[in-house]
Amino acid sequence: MQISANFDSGNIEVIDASQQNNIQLAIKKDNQSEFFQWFHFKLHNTAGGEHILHILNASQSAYVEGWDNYQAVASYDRETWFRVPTDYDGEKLTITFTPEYDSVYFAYFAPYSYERHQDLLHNAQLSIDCQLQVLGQTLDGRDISILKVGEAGEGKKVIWLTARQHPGESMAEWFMEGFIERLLDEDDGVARALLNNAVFYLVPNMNPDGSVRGHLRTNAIGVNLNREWQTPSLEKSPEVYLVREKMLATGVDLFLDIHGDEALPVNFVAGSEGIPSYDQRLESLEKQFKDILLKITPEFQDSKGYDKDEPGKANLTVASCWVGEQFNCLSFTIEMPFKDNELLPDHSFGWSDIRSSLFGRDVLTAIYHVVDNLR
Ligand code: GEM
Ligand code: ZN
Repeated sequence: MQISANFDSGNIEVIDASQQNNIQLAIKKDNQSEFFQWFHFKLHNTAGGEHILHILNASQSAYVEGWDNYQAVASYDRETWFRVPTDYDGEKLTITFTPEYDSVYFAYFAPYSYERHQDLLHNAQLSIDCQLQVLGQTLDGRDISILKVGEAGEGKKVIWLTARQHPGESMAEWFMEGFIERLLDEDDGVARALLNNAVFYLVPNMNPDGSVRGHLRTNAIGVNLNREWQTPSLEKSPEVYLVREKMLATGVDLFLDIHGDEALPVNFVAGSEGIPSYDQRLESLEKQFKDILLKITPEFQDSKGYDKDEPGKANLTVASCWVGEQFNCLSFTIEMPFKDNELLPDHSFGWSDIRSSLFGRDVLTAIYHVVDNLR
């Protein structure tokens, strides 16, 4: 039996794999960081039968509450990722599984590969409405790519989406795949009407280095990009620095920053109620957006979420807070679960790549319903 993680977004350390009913593993920390929780590895099984895999350092991971009622995902073909029996005893996370085929992958959530990221960008550029722009390079030398969809113009709103600042939150890029596919669909009336009223700047992956490295939360040098928005630098956070410069050039009328949440088994948003400029206009816009999204899909809810920021106490190093304040615009962090949507549980797949993509399509409809009110 062999276990490996030497591939795109791979992360596992093998402590002892000599006994298939007591395989001892550990998740590696992000480079130059204390954060870890993302795992993705392959088991090549030789003898068949039940395998018991223990992730021994689960209790020191970034968000231990993420392991409660959590089920790992597995795949034979790297396309379909299904949930497998998983238990957390407060110390180690244990996966118990009997493979049906020779080789099986395990991961924290359905991975979104760098190759698929390149396919997403280069398929999108084929659309007459879409420009693929490269703002610069990351610290590992990868492109910082954005898609401009539609044309700016008098009276047109400027809408920005960023995703996967936290690379282990791969559901964020699945969300963007669904969002982009619908926005570029020439037969889709919502998309076509939106492009008459708005231009979109989309960053499907803010952190390609961290994604490929198998990080949970940081870039190549252990920097949490979602704490860099007030004073980014080319030396530490070129991903944020270059996207933020582009935002300052284009302006922003609506911003959505797409994330995943380890603990809460729901989809939710975090708003900008704590920014200094928060007022009745922004409060009303936030309510409009949430009310319409509640009507569009039962996959969204607004009862559970992060604690609200006190007035004026928002952390302006966080993307949605800094952008909301800088541009006095509607600005949300959108969170999807690593576990499942407890309101519509799927015991075979949990929250998934497909549901993330469909949620991205639904958010486009919500934007359609608020776009005229953004200013
Ligand atoms: C969170 S977002 C932080 C809270 N945001 C707002 N607007 N109150 C983070 O970066 O800690 C997103 C995440 O980690 O997924
Ligand atoms: Zn995040």
